[in-house]
Amino acid sequence: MKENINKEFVARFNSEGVFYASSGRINLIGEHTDYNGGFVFPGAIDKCIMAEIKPNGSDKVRVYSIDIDSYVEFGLKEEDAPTAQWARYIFGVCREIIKRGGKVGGFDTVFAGNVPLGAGLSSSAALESCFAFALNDLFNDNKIDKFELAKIGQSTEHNYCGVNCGIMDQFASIFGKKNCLMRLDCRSMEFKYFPFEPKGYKLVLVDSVVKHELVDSPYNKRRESCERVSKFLGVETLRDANMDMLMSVKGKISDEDFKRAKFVIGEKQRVLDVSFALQDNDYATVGVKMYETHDGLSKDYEVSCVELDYLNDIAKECGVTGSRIMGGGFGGCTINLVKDELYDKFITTAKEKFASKYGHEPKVYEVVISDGAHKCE
Ligand code: GAF
Repeated sequence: MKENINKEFVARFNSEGVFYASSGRINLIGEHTDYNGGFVFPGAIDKCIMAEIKPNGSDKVRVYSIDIDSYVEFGLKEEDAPTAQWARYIFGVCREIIKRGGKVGGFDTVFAGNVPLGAGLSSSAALESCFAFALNDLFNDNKIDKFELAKIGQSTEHNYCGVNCGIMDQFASIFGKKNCLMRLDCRSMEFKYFPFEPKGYKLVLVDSVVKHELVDSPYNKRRESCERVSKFLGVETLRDANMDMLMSVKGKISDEDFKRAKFVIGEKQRVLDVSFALQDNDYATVGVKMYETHDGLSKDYEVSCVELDYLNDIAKECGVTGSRIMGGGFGGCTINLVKDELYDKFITTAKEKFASKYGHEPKVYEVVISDGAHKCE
């Protein structure tokens, strides 16, 4: 990837720049909890966005995406926003740095990536984090702290891409550490690294390669449901609510909002249960919680789809320790905790059964937990 990027950079800009990269992420458990002030348990993976970047002394950004084979130029003022969606991620990062009083000058860049798109592995956060990290290094002497870099990516989603996401993806992409998952408290932003090398198990993603484009921005709608319930309960976020409080308003809020909140409140506890289980190397409990999360995401939060439910059923039938839909939902992949000796059987069965039902095989990615945003040597 690096060689390809460099070849293209030299050909286009007749010089060379500095390389930066940032990763996609997995999340062991804690879904749709980040924007509810709850806990998440992500880690960065060995699939990243990489960019070669060189300041060009002008007030223009010139950017080429190898994967989309598309070139865009834009200025750095609010009115210079590009129309191409992929370029808005980079423009947004520039603007969010500038809005916070940071510096960004014109630069030339070529980038590429190997984070599968639409798989729920956060290719967009990887792109934002790569540029936030790089522009901090190139124009701001690394004075912007890492939490602020993550928030710059998140604000880019909110203000330039129309997704009111939480902080998990950008946090994971910036803070990721080799062989470690991270438990983040999204209210206090305190976090802890958990070494994660489960002996006798593999962590594998099974990608349905399905992306359901649902109208009316369903992700934002889920968030609105949660905010309505919090308001009704008189708490800041659902982090401050419990099942008794929710039961006391049953019938006074819509059934749909009730189900959404029920999932989030249950998920908060599941992340804590998994943290304790991990400290005891109790992967059986981790697995049980993963299946519970899938159930909740499918029936109460309603962000799964038939293809992902089917992959989850196959995992259960094969005796896989834990399996669930991962990420925002509406397509993408399942994350599976599989005993070494079951791995081949599970993958073969999943491919065969899925293909015979849906006409195409799912893609399979073994997960390697890796470092997050960095300057490349
Ligand atoms: C998406 C969002 F970007 C995250 O903030 C998070 O809410 C996730 O969906 C669901 O857990 O990836």
